[in-house]
Amino acid sequence: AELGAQLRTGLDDGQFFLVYQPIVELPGGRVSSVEALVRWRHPERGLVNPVEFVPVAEHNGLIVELGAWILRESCERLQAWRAELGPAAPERVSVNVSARQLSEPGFPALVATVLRETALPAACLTVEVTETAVFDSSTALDALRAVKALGVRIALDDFGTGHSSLGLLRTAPVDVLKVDKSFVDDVAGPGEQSVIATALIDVSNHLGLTAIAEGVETHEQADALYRMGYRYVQGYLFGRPSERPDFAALALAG
Ligand code: G
Ligand code: G
Ligand code: MN
Ligand code: NA
Repeated sequence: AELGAQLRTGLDDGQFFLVYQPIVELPGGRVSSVEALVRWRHPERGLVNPVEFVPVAEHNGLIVELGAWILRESCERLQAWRAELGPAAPERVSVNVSARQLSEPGFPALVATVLRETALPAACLTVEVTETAVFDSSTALDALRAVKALGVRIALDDFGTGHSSLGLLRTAPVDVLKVDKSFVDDVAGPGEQSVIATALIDVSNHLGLTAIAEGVETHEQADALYRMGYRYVQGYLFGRPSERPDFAALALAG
């Protein structure tokens, strides 16, 4: 069978699971939140990456059901950590939401229902959307406004790789700017290569947004970002996505 049909079976048979990557605060490396990332343990193919199956699920519409499962699972997971770890638990979980999911009429109601049923405070949830998903879509923007009105944070993911409208940052209901890895890669290099990362932290600060630098892999990058004014970072340097991140060990190592 093709991947699209196998997604259905995968959902029914519980083949999907979530891994969580820490987002840490500088200096010190305290884990502030975690980003939930979906994985598929396929019976024949082994681990399938979301880059392969999320577009297929978007295309055949299964992303709506898969996305609802991801949202609920993430909120339940954070509630469990809060109960188990108390103040050592991350403050928030960040969940990726695709364009199709966001444009589904029931999306804001789904978020409200999941928060109620898991008893997770709205302030503990961030919804990550790409600029492409919200650009030019009044349906998506309305949905984001409704979700934000619940008290949920909205993050613009992979910023700088899509239309990159700075106007969108000013007018869209956005709280967090996730600066794409491509602008972080060269941040410790000479001069001009770090000019975008510098510009984006300045824009974030002026607009009252929280900036998160993505894909930080070296201490040199983390140092350069900190000097620019970045206080939140994410990347392999601080932790790979894992089913059960060790929050305490990470805080000490940072
Ligand atoms: O985790 P990884 O780097 O392999 O993710 C690859 C891509 O899949 C990224 O663009 C990421 O945003 C997307 N992705 C990962 N998890 C989810 C998810 O739960 N929902 C959606 N819509 N996209 C996801
Ligand atoms: O598109 P989005 O930002 O949601 O996807 C995040 C993706 O980036 C995930 O697939 C995650 O595994 C990956 N990722 C996270 N940190 C790093 C990093 O430091 N280096 C690289 N190469 N990929 C990373
Ligand atoms: Mn993301
Ligand atoms: Na991203």
